[in-house]
Amino acid sequence: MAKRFTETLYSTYGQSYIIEEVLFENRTEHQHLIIFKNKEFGNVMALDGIVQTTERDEFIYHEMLTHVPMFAHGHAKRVLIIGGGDGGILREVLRHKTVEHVTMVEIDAAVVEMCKEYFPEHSAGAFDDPRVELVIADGVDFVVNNQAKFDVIISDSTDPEGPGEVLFTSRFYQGCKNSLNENGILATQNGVSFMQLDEVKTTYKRFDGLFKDRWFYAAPVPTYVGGIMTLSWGTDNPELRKIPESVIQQRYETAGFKTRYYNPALHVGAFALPQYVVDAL
Ligand code: AG3
Repeated sequence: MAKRFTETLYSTYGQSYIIEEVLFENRTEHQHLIIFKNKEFGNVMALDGIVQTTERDEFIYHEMLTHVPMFAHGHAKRVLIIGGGDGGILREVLRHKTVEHVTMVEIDAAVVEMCKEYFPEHSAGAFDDPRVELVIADGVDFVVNNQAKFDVIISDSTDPEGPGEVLFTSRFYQGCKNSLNENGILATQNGVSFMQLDEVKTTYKRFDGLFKDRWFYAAPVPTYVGGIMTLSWGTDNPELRKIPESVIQQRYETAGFKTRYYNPALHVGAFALPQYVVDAL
């Protein structure tokens, strides 16, 4: 019988992969980390039994979590990434020539090291870019204590269990809010809405009173099973979510790089949510 990896995110349903080869498996200081090879998805990384990223479909998630806030902002110079140890978000942020400085705060140095080795195309050299400052620390402590301000903050976390749990608290969101410049945008991974609707509701409540505009946008990521991934959106400028496609198109053309999933039509359309999500808010 072929060896399999079965995700443990949901107790009654889930995905499983045939393991061609286990490339790395260990308990880091913070969590259980496994990297294995699968024929369909290439190298796959899971933390505490939950699939975080695969070589094959990572572009969908990383492009959507990055380029929607970045192009909506239009001239982000300073970006903060919380989590994102595999470097996929960092790689996409750095494609924007407006960016002068990126701070990335990841709690688990082992994730960064192992992903550099087994997912070299995720970071594609991004960690060596002179604009990047990598901080190995707790994301909540960082946003609560630091004095610096950012134009875009992206939280690329695990789910709200284990080390990722604190990145879904009001304390974290408040810290992010305080760390944003005027017209700043916070975008976070907020789970698969069909399976994790409570997470969407909770974040919506926690953003209340914090951001004048709070919403979500969608990205279908095959290996985050159960339907669309809901990415949260918080900003004090409600106009940023309503920028017409033609303006986003201009910004996209000026930026001058190619994407594989993201495009200006999808950018605008991603904010249209299924009715069951709208009704839950
Ligand atoms: N961060 C998001 C993982 C989400 C998994 N959750 C789920 N399937 N509900 C991944 C890190 C990628 N850089």
